[in-house]
Amino acid sequence: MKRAYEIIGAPFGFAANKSGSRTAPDYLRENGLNIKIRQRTNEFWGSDIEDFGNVEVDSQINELYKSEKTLEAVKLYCEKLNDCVYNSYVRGKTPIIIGGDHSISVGTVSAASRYLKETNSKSNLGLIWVDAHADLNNLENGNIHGKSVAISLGYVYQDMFKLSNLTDVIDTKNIMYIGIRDLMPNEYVTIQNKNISLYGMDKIDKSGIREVIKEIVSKLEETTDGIFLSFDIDACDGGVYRGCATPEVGGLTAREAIQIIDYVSQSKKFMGADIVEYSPEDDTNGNTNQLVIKLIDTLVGYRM
Ligand code: 6HN
Ligand code: MN
Ligand code: MN
Ligand code: MN
Repeated sequence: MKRAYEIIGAPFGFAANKSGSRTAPDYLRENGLNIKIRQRTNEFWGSDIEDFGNVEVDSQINELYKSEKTLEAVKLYCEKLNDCVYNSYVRGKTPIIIGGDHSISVGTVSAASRYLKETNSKSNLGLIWVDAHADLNNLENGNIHGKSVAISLGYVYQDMFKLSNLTDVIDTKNIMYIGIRDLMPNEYVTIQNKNISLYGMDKIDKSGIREVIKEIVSKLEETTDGIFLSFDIDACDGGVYRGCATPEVGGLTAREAIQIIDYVSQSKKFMGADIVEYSPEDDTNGNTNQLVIKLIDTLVGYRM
């Protein structure tokens, strides 16, 4: 499908246990993701691609983090990112956001939801969350990148977020988890109680990734107005792809990851994606760098 993609860097890494993902957008631009080269071949592959640049972590956000107000830093950053991604939609683009840690999805998912609300008078966003983790922790303590979905649902930190447009932006019935294999007890309870769709690695083993992703996309195409993809690189096998804060063995192969992205991005309802948690400094063998480039190229339809 012909689209006008816009790459947006989100170099925010304060909400993880390690901050390596902060360097990912610039590192990728210099190591493999040469957008100028991709622009030169647009005519062959059919889609337009532009580099918006980064939504920077400004001095105010840095100060909040230094004075141990990480949650305030996440909120301020995600408000900035929400505006940027929302404006990308207004300009008719399909935004591809490169994190940063997974807390940045609080900004991206809310922006997709905000745009749907504006154009359809209601927001009925479908969210495909590819991750080893559910990021649904509703406890006040712990790393904030493990709570992005909980914040988007309004299940944690309501005092901080309730007046922003970052929370209460998605319905549990429109969330589809893929690749999950490391749940916290409270996350497991929420998934059970709310009956959230979960396609774990066991399901992928049994049915194959093609069946899984077909089923997910056809459900969301029927029941939602737009599909946003949030792809945490730790969904991929942590034994091979070490370049992230929390590698987990036993995850997706490169081909499985590519198939997910290829299939989702061809849906008429596809609204964009974020690719998060890539940490160049933890990528000791360079495998994760190559994988991330391949995933971004698959997203934008670049085939070289
Ligand atoms: N991520 N559930 C674990 C925690 O510490 O809360 C892991 C979270 C990982 C978050 O990878 O985006
Ligand atoms: Mn995650
Ligand atoms: Mn994860
Ligand atoms: Mn773990």
